Amino acid sequence: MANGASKWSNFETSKWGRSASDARSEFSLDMVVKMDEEIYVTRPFLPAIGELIPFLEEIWSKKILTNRGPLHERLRAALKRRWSLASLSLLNNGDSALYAALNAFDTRGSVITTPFSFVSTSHSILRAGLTPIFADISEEDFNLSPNAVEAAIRPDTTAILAVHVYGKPCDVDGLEAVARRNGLRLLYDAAHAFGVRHRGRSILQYGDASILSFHATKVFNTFEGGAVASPHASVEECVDRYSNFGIEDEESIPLVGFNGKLNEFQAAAGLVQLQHLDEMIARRKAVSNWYRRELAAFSGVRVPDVGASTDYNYAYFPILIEGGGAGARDLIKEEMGTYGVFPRKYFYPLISNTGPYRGLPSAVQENLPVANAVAAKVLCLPLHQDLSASNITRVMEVFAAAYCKYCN
Ligand code: T4K
Repeated sequence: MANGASKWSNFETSKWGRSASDARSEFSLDMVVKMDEEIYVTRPFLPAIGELIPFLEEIWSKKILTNRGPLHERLRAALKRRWSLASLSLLNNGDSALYAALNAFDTRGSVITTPFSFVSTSHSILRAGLTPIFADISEEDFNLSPNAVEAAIRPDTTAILAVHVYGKPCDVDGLEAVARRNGLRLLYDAAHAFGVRHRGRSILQYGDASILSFHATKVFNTFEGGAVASPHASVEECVDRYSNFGIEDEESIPLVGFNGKLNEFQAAAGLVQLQHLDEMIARRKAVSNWYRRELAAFSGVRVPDVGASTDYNYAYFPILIEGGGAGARDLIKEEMGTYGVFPRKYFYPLISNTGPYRGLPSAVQENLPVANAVAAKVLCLPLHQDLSASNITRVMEVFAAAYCKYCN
């Protein structure tokens, strides 16, 4: 790839602010020079290695590597304190956390869930021996619509598994009302929502329990990791036991659990990350605000909002490509990739359109019109704490040129 400044290197980003038609006439991919540095949808935050050393020395000296050692307990306590939680169990990943939560609440029969998520959400339902029922999402926040959930309830339904997709809160009041009226458990997949606060309290305070992911691609990472959080004190012991083979004590093993433990190295990574969290979120916010300002010039691009009552974590930057014909989103994504900028189609395909789920009655397109429409248009732009001003400018110039090519 040619290295060097593009024709846009002295480009004033304020030009995008003039009008969509001005922006269109100014861009063409011929004017964008390929560069060496690839820009991914995300990159993990890694602290300086030196910050980990004292924790590693502690592990080495105590020789406690796993089975809920001292660093595990320190991370658990720090997160509980931060979010004023009654229960928090740490797990080896978010997928295990979903599976443990469904089992800890002894859910049976069918579970209503969203098709607009990562496959792990529905896989955990199937793996727990339950039937997923898909309900449609709302156009505003792309989360489960409480009305659609209520309409989907069957006699054997015992729970709702909703997702705060991209970390943006669900209609928590609407879902709570549906759950109460129908005697259902309300579980949240909050894999994207680390650090989010809604109406002055942690998003993890809503529902019966929430699960988190600490995967490398998340706002907070322990390389791999996850958690089940709950405002109810009894949940912690139950999830802890379930994710430690079902062992109660040395001589009592009352249930069939699995090994879902987070180890001491992961806990150390988490303790160090936590010290940087606020700064990471602030940096993500600055990138998001920059994109938002520039994208205002593109009339065919919808940038979803986060409500004023939410302190957001800026986990993702989804946009909907509404200009152009069918397939414009895919063409833009492919074109951007050839210039070394890699946005992602989170979450396409819809889970309901993938192999294990296609045959379910609730998976038919007519049942999920909003989710199908959103999945066909969504594109997540690169968003992480290490994007520089020139990276952001680069993303915007490549996006603008591809948009002009396919959406004019
Ligand atoms: N529920 C929901 C709603 C979820 O979104 C997820 C996971 C889960 C449950 C399950 O949680 P975990 O069991 O994973 O803890 C990623 C992640 O693997 C997955 O954790 C995540 N959601 C999902 C939305 O995205 P991919 O296939 O997009 O990952 P990948 O490897 O293509 O990475 C994307 C980009 O990130 C790469 O292009 C470069 C960068 N990257 C990635 C990794 C793994 C790095 O720079 N370093 C890395 O180590 O799935």
